Amino acid sequence: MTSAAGNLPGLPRADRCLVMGVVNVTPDSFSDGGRWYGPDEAIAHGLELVAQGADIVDVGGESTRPGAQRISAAEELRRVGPVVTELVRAGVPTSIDTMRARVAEFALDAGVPLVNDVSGGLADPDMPRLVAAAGASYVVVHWRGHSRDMYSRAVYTDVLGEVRDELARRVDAVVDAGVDPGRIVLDPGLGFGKRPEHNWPLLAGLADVARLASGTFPVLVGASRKRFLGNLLAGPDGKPRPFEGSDGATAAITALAAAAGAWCVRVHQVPLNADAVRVAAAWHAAAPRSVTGRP
Ligand code: PMM
Repeated sequence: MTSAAGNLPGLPRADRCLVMGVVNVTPDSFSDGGRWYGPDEAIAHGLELVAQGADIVDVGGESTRPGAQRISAAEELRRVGPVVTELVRAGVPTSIDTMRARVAEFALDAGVPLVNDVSGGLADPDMPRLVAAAGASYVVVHWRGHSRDMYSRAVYTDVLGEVRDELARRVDAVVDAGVDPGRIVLDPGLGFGKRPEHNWPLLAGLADVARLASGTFPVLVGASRKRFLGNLLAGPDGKPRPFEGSDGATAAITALAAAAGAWCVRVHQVPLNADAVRVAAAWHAAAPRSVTGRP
């Protein structure tokens, strides 16, 4: 797995692991819901993330926290429309985090080059055809169902093998729908239908997530502020660490994921992670060939 595999049109060159900063235009997202809820705050936050070193800004209007109920497409569009339009106008490489073709279509028309679909095309069957017709890049995330009951599906005997097989089936389906395989990014979907103990083998096996029978794909990792980090860092009383307290752990995962060749990390807090990817790149560049396996 090399990050160079992921040079995608309209996005920065991937000569190191990229940093995707998150703008959740929601009142109820997992770690930052409500903070950037109005369009002006959300746009200002997106620009701030870029100033802090984000390579891409990911804009989403629907919370996917465990137990979340869905909102209407009209409400989702109302939330993200002005934010996407303004960030693209400002020249920010922007991705749209949506499971809905209608919302993705608006963003693609506005000039967004990347659709980040946490359902991997399963939630809205029109999505892969739309992405294909637009010639856009597509993040295919491993997903087993909507957030309201996602833990009922968190049953695995071999989590890495099952996630790879299910991602491979999604890749075949979206390529059949016309998506260019060279524009597909894979994501193991940390926390989506996965309990804390399922996320670690996926992180440790990132290179295997990238390598499918149909090719090797760039990989996006979304560990930032997720509950499994809070659980790892629980205090002596067993209480999970609050979200903001897991930014150091997120940066550690960023460094390890970048060293393992991840194409991009999706994070809420940019500065620490922008530093971490640069450390990993310098480390990689200085490593003897026998360690990196580079030709
Ligand atoms: N996680 C969330 C939202 N979007 N997109 C991708 N590609 N990968 C993820 O892991 C992911 C995502 C949920 O996180 P948040 O609501 O705390 O931002």
